[in-house]
Amino acid sequence: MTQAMAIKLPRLQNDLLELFRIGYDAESKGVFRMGFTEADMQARDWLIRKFEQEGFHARMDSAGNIIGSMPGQHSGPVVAIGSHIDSVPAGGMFDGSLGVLAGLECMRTVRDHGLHCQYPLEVYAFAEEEGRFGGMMGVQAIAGELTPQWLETAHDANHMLLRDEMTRAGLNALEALNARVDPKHFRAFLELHIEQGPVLERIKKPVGVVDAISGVYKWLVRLIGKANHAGTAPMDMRSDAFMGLADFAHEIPRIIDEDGTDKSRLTIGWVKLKPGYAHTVPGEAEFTLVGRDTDPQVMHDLADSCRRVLSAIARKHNLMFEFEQMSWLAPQAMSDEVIQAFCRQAEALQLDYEVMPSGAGHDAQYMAKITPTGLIFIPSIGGVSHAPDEWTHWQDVEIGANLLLHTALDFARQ
Ligand code: HGY
Ligand code: MN
Ligand code: MN
Ligand code: MN
Repeated sequence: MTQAMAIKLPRLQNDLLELFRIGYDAESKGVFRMGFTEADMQARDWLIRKFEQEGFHARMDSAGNIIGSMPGQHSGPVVAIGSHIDSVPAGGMFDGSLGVLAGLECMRTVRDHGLHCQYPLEVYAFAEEEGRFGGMMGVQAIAGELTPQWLETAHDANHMLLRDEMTRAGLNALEALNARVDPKHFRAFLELHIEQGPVLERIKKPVGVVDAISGVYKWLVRLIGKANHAGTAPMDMRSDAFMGLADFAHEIPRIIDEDGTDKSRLTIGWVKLKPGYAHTVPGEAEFTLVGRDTDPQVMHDLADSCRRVLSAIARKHNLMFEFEQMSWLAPQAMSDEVIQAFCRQAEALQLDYEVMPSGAGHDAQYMAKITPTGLIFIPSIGGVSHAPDEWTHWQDVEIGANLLLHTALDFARQ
């Protein structure tokens, strides 16, 4: 009977469009729901009400994760589905939200068919996945990876403290330590996400089954020189922090060439110059540096190389250099058992699929530390994501959500 089961795409479309309105900015046409901001907390409240309207229980844990649940014949272990609903600034409609709302649609479909699974289903909207304070904070809380020191001192690029933002959101940062869940609570964790890259569209396959997720580290770097008059300070007598930053940016391709692989990424996404005035030589350049690779050793090699190049550039430009490591999220292989389950269900649904790595980080990389975990992709048009024009064809959304449904049932009936 379950083979005939299928999600109802219009319900999922409606939820995605409704959620996209929370934190939507008409000028950029993107969404602004960064971790623990007003819009993010409004979205969490919306999600709890959505679960309850559909007859499911929902709660927020002490780390800000939202958990919707549907009982099974046995009290556990649960089959968990999830992703995140916080966004990057000017984000798109699908990143994270797809995996959470497809999970809700799976629960509705099971309910509509009167199916009483052996094991309960739970749907997670993990907190602060996108890295405002380092990334994947909510799922790390569940996996028991957070420390009191980090919770006390974590801050964003504008030096706003996580603990203050959580207080404003009605949460107590240190209590996030109590959000840890005993791994025995879970049977498996499944995540559906847009690919956010060009591969599936290029090879014309509707589904990617992820075998490994790239690691990602985030540094807040400061180059400190000397503010000075832009007219009187001779070019050879400056300690210009921006020129040091520009020099470093110019070195990135060589660093990847010498110490990285084709999976390596180095990105400077945020820069602040001080005092930031046209007639003043920048005395300070503060910027984020995000490095990635699927191989943990390569991640370390990239970081070492960046450190060496930055100190050489600081000497050359007569600057001071310091950096703070805001996060180091290690690469993580997905579980064979879940990879096989996704592949088996894709074949049963006669779907073409590609087993592939993920260049982006995902909540699944922490759930994989505590329970059998898998991640599937559907194509991103033009490979675009983390931008308002992030888009995916609706028939691919339907394919991904149905594959998620049947794989979750595969685990929930065992
Ligand atoms: O940036 C990432 O890897 C993910 O979107 N958080
Ligand atoms: Mn995401
Ligand atoms: Mn993202
Ligand atoms: Mn600091």
